[in-house]
Amino acid sequence: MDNSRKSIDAASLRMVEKACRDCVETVWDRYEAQQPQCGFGELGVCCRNCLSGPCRVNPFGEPSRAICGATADTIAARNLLRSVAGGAATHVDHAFEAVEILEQAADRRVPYEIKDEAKLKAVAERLGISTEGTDKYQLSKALAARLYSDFAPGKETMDMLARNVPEERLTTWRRLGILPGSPDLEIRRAMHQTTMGVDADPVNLLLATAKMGLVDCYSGLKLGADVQDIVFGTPVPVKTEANLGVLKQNRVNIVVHGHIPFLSEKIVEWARKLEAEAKAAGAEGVQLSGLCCTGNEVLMRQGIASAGNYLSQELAIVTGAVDLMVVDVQCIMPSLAQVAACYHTKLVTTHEIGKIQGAEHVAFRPAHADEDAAAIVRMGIEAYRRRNNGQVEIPPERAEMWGGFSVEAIVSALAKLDTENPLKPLADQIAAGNIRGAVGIVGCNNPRFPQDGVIVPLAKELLKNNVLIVVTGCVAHALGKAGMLCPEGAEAYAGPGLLAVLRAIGEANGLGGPLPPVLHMGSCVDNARIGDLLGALAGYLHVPVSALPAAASAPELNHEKALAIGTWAVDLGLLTHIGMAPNILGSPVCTKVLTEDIEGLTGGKFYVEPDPIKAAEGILRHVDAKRKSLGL
Ligand code: NFS
Ligand code: SF4
Repeated sequence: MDNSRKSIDAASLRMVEKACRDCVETVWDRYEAQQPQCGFGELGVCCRNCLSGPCRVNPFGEPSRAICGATADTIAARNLLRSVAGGAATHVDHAFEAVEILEQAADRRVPYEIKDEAKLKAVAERLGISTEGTDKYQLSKALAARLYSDFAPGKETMDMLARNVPEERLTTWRRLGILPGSPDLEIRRAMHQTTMGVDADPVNLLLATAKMGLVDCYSGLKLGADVQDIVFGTPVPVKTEANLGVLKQNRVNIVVHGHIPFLSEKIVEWARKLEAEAKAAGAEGVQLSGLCCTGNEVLMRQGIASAGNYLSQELAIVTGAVDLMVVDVQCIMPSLAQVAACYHTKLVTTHEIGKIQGAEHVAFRPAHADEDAAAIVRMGIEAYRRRNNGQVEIPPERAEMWGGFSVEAIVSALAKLDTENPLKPLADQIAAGNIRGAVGIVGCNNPRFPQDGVIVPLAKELLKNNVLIVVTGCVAHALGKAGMLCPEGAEAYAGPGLLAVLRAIGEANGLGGPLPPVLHMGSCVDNARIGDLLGALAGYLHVPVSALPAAASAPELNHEKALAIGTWAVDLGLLTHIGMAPNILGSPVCTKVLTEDIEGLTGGKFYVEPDPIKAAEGILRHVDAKRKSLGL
């Protein structure tokens, strides 16, 4: 495969070449070895849900039915529901762990604080919990109990959903029959529904998929993000750096990778506390950096530098400078063990459901979080002593990158322009056309696309056309590396209307320059923040979310989580651009429902376009149509 098809990131390309010199196999080698990928799988028309199978039906001819009689429509719809349920399960499990930590922190059984009392009160009040006369521990305990009750049977829907969404959405979802009960029930039911001989109605399966999108957000993203803010603090703007150039030759390099901040926050703490031990080992200190969404979590709250996104994970180790990489769950390539074995790098797994052959497992126990984190950092210091500096080549590329734009932070920046009505300046600038629209660009890298190769040109095209961009996940790293998450990025990429607005906000906030044109709102669970922002804006304007000149985009989607989040975005009423179709194109019913018919039901739909410039045009057409309907 030609290197230009691997990445557009210069640092990545240097390391791709080094990997080749060092005889290290990477994701692109394995991608190539998989070609051609199975056409039946790509179209979503293969099934091995029972032992009569595997079956594969021919969407263009015979056999048109599987052994049990299932059609392409049924098989593709079942597969999609399973994928979205898989994605939702990750977020729900993550959020559930967060609630457990909140409860244990309230009982002082784990060494975590309850840092953000204001957020605690706000979340509790929204759920109708009285905050009078309680201290933060009592209130956290009451909140945890209420959050657990969302997992119990017997409710029409979860409180986190019912009390956090605009009334209009609630009505729409109720009418469609897609209000989820408890998340555990819905995930169980989806598994049941998709087994052999249960649901053979593709539309019914697609409605269950739409329901699973709501499970994903309100028992996963929103729940996780809110609880993490309570425990670790709600992010405020912070300046840091992105790309492999953040690794340091003379320091112990520890990279945190995965998703759940309970581990990574403690690693941050102990990396700082054990500086002296690193110095005793001959290093200048400990350099911590992050990958993927755990990278985003510690970037948002601690200003920890980003080493890169999904397709950079192997390349970070290829630098030869990573002494220890510590991971928990999700988006962690099993190949890291092979890559680490080519260098001195120690790979440490920490979660009971996320072990990797060839890695060392250190079970991370929240009750002993300090002990465990200290032990892991010490393993990194030990590994540094074994580093072979002859193998080290750190790419010079690194870019200034800002993060920390929670909804609270954005509102407080806008409040400098209008204290009474912070959303008014935003709404006014949208009405005046200086901000043509807003797009949330989120999600992954995928080796089908050059790394960042769809994300970056799409963002440039939208900024040029005065579209304000918010980002999360691996897209945040991509645009950070490309220099779009800093004030200079505004001067370089924003259209004149948008630039004027960013300058005014920057000036009112004493930033000494414009606000970055792309606001980093966090990890993938923080997509809930984008929903909150849109909900607030829609509420201010008294219109449904689907009426806003806004869209979502996951240009290089990869994980099942991205499908779950995308489904929620469509539920919310957003045009949701994706750079490739999920594996459903063998089903005419699934394709039509998801890209056309669903718009009549939720206001949102999927829009598939791999070309970034054409995608920008499609998104702008949508934004302009919404403006027109609003009379703008
Ligand atoms: Ni989101 Fe995070 Fe990245 Fe995609 Fe994976 S890190 S939760 S799934 S690949 S954005
Ligand atoms: Fe084949 Fe039906 Fe069994 Fe799937 S459930 S493997 S389509 S027989």
